[in-house]
Amino acid sequence: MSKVLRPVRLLLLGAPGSGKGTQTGRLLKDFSQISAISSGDLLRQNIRSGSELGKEFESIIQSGRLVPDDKIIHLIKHELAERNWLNSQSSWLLDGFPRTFPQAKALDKDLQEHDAMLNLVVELDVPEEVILDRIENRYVHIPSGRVYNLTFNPPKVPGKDDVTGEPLSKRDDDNAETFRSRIKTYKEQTLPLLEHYDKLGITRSIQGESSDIIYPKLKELLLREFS
Ligand code: G5P
Ligand code: MG
Repeated sequence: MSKVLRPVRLLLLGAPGSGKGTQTGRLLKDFSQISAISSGDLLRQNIRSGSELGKEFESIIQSGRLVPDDKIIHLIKHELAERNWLNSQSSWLLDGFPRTFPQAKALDKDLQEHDAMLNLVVELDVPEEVILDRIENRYVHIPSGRVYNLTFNPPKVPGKDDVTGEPLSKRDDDNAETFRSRIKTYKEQTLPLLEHYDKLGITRSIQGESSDIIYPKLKELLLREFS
């Protein structure tokens, strides 16, 4: 188990399939002080619950577009408050939010008001041809957000989550066509956020063709910056 001495408020940015969920899982195992919110997991949990909001999200996510800013901002704000993260002492990471300028501005404002501005933004920079391959082999455990890949990190028992033994699912948006659209959305709307956070001097980019190459660099970065 590793330890940081200063609070970590980290945003993980990266193309679909670049390994945000995978890196998050590893960080949570290594750093017990850090918690995480994944906007995609939150949306999938909403869909699974059958809520009205979930029904609205389903077709948008399937098409590879982004859900409306006001809806996701509301969801995440609620989650941040519920988890009591809006203070200068909590350590946490965000996977998948913000993804647009309006989302970034809303988050920055909320955090600044509580003296809890992001203090690190990491871009996972993985070549596009490498990630295309990963998506069709992905299985997820929706309640926890744990991700598997039939070749890279298969579940111990086929089709079952390692921790709970519950069934795994395929994501509706994990097909070649939707994936292309998600990549396009990422490049157009999310990648420019790097420049926004770069002005604050808090962005870092970690390159690698595999999560096993990226993770040690990410861990070392956290230990260096926050210990
Ligand atoms: P999500 O759920 O945030 P994406 O598209 O941003 O979805 P995704 O697909 O979840 O990102 P990831 O988390 O970056 O990818 O990657 P991952 O799951 O860890 O890894 C991908 C696969 O590769 C897994 O099977 C993993 O096991 C495997 N893998 C990992 N590393 C390696 C490796 O080194 N080698 C190999 N061979 N395999 C590996 O968002 C979904 C949708 O929700 C909406 C949007 O519609 C979005 O499209 N949404 C939002 N809308 C508006 N605003 C927001 N803020 C939104 N957030 C979500
Ligand atoms: Mg993910």
